[in-house]
Amino acid sequence: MKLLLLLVAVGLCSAQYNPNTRAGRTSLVHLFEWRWDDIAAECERFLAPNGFGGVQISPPNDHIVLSNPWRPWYQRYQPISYKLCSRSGNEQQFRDMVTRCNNVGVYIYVDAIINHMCGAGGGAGTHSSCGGYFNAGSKDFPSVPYSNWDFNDGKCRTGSGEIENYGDVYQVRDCRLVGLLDLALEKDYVRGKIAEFMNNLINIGVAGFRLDAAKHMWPGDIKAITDRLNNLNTRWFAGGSRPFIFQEVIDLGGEAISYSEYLGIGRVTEFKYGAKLGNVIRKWNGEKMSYLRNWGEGWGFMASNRALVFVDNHDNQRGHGAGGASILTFFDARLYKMGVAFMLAHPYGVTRVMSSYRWPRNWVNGKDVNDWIGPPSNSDGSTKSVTINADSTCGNDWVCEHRWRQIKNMVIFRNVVDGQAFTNWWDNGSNQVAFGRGNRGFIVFNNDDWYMDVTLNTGLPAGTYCDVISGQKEGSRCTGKQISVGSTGSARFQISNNDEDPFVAIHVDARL
Ligand code: AAO
Repeated sequence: MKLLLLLVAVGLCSAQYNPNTRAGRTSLVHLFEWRWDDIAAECERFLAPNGFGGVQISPPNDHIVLSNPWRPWYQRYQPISYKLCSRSGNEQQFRDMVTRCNNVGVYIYVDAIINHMCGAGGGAGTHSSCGGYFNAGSKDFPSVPYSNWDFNDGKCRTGSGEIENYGDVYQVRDCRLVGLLDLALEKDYVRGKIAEFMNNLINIGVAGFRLDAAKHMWPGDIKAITDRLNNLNTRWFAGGSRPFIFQEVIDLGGEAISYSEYLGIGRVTEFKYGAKLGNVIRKWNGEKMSYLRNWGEGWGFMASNRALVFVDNHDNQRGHGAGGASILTFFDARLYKMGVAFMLAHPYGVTRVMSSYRWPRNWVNGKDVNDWIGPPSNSDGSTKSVTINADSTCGNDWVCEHRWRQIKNMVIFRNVVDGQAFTNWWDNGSNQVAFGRGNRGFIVFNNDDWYMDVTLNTGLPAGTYCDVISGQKEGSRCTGKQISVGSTGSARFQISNNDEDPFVAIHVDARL
């Protein structure tokens, strides 16, 4: 009996680290600013057939509507209430999306904004996505309801009421992050309102949450909220399944708050991952791909089974939140595909693929002055739908990185090699590297400025394989390069530094 209780307890705790994705599906995709109707369709027509595990969605709840600048994407990071009407759609559309995605085994992860409400300068009126009245000046949010005493201002000890110094843990947790009204999460009432919001989403059928701005909340307060969360809806999930939790904590080192304070609650975003990988792929600061031999914990990252990783996110692709020049994005497509492929081939962490919209990036003195621009929109401010072209790319300025053949096929690669060890590393001491995943898959990169012609041990069974980067297996034919693996497992790889994509990936499901 004691053992049983212990097992149940361990199960309850450890489950918050488990993304709850369907067996054989390993990656999430962030469909940034997509409408619920488009996500539902994408689950059915593309994500499920290609083995995606789930979708991180933009915040689904009532948010401020801003006019200066005009309808920026970040208005959704300024909650007005926990009603489910947002720029992406209304509650009925939200429920329809969750049901349709869940029914095809692609689960929904909500970006939960629970640290704060809108900016203190957000004014008064009904300029919210659900259209209800609020007054930021008097801290009155009747649709929750929250009022003056549900906020932290009394606790914050800076003159401005703002976080002025990230070296002071009290300021970071008790003061306003960029002017956003900071909720008093130690109050039972506030915790109750947030838990009610999250439990409503769980009951509708979501599988987990990204906790926005987790660094700005005391770990004990977050724990008090996550402890109140229901198990997942048994219409789609096994009884006793806990919601997946991953917390946005930016820790590049050198600040008073460490990611490690949050590991008891759930996974944490590993921001070093994209920043360092960008430097390596760009060959900046003397970095080389050969140094990736011990990528992961060997680079000072958190434990793999606690990390949520990504090459870029919605902030740092536009210079917000620890965005640096090294971050790879779709703007540098050739390097980006290499970075994403490396991430998806490597066993470290739970992986999240970014899917963006295009905007006219314009760097002026190290800042993108167009960093605020919202999703492709009609003149009335409504978000444009994601149209699909004949070649399966997206229209209306949706980039759809997740649909790029190289990225989509690497999502499949990760599923095929799931659970296999990191094996058969090879490098030339420079930027030509290769590694395998047990006897299931093998990947080779040439990021040097010269031709590569090597014979390597792949660990794969003998046969002819189709490279899933230059093409893919379609029926019994291969639309890309073919790689022949001999009886000893060795194969010859020839990759020109001028190839459209200077890397090759093969796996056992792409054997001809
Ligand atoms: C908007 C306006 C503001 C206005 C406000 C209220 O832009 O001018 O005052 O409304 O009216 C998003 C946007 C914000 C926007 C906000 C609300 O990015 O521009 O403000 O919505 O609409 C910190 C937090 C992190 C946060 C990040 C942006 O710790 O949680 O800032 N990310 C999340 C979301 C994000 C969202 C919010 C939070 C708010 O993903 O989309 O904001 O809901 C250091 C610290 C980090 C800190 C950054 C801030 O990073 O470590 O914790 O992130 O600074 O830039 C080097 C260092 C690195 C450092 C970095 C700075 O790399 O090594 O540690 O430099 O870039």
